[in-house]
Amino acid sequence: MATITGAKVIITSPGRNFVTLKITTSDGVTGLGDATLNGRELAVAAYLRDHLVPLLIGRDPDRIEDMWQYLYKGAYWRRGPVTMTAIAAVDTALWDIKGKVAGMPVYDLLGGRARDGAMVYGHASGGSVAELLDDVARFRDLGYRAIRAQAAVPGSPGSYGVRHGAIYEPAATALPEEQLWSTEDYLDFAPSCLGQVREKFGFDFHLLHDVHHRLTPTEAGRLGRAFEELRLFWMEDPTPAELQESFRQIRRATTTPIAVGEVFNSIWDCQQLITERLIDYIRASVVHAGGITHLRRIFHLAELYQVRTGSHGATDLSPVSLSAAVHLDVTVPNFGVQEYMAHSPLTHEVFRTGYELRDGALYPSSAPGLGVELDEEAAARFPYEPKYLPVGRRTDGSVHDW
Ligand code: GCO
Ligand code: MG
Repeated sequence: MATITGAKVIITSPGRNFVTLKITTSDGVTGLGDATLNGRELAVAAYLRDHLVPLLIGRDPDRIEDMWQYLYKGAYWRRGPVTMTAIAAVDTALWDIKGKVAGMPVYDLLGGRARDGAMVYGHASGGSVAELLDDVARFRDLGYRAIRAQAAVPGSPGSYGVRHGAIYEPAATALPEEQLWSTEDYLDFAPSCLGQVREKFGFDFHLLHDVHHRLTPTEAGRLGRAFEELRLFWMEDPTPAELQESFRQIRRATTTPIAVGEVFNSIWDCQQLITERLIDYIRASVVHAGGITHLRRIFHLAELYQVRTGSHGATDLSPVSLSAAVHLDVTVPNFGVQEYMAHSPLTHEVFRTGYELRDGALYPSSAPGLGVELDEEAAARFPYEPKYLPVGRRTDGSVHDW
């Protein structure tokens, strides 16, 4: 029997921070798992180093489900982003190892492909509607079939999702930036902004929009109704999802499809949303929802209720995560869409990936395992840099959901 002989936590910042776990077995096989939690990276790194690595050494890398149960139930303190991201890193690395040992890509371990590639959505944005329209045109020219559209709300410098420069990185400052937000201005602006996108480009592509947890259920219902004639693919995170009941009210108000779950860590966070069909898309990810083993469980539950998948895939999820996501996406029957923000060339100096973007879809590598390599020498050239996500404030100065 092979055993786990090493587990190393690699922190690197090639353009942005990433935490990666590299597990090595007595047969000399290595596997990678993403452990990046944007703005709280070092908490997961410490959890891994101080509490999980000592438990891994000497264990059987083949027993993935048992390892998951051991780390989850064995902690006694369940769930939470730090714990679940750390467990995800171990789980993902073990799937990578199992694939390499079997000589199979992870999608074959998961039962084989239900489709060749996973349709992705790209992020079009602009400081004004005119800039957004140019950006939508760019994504259409690149062959994207699904496009998320966000624009700066006039008078609200804290609008979510607007790119400054080549890549959107909201965790940009060494201490949190405080951004001003006006719900009233946003609600007046968003329907006409997305309306102009449909007016210019028509309906032959999927249009998505992220509200980023900023509304009440009443406001979200009103916005969803205003979006109905624009036939969105989804309206994402209309309200903070801690209160799962609020989605009942949104549902009663509108038929605009709802997506939620990028901040979820476990199946318990989405159980009510899925089983009551209060959402249409579940956005949980490999890295923040307990790895391939647990996300697959969430996706299977969702399938029973005709809820489709739409995993989070911002650049703070590393190429290891993205690769794992694409392997899982191509296997599940209820796949919807995969978020994709291309990583920077600097990030790819550290992470060598095998997935390919063609015609608006990502195709997984057929190499054994996940098909991602981490160049440790390159990683060492980019030390950790403290970076925080912004904090939102209403125009009266009080804190709002960012
Ligand atoms: C998305 C997300 C991200 C998050 C980011 C936080 O839909 O892609 O909302 O942009 O804000 O991942 O770290
Ligand atoms: Mg989002």
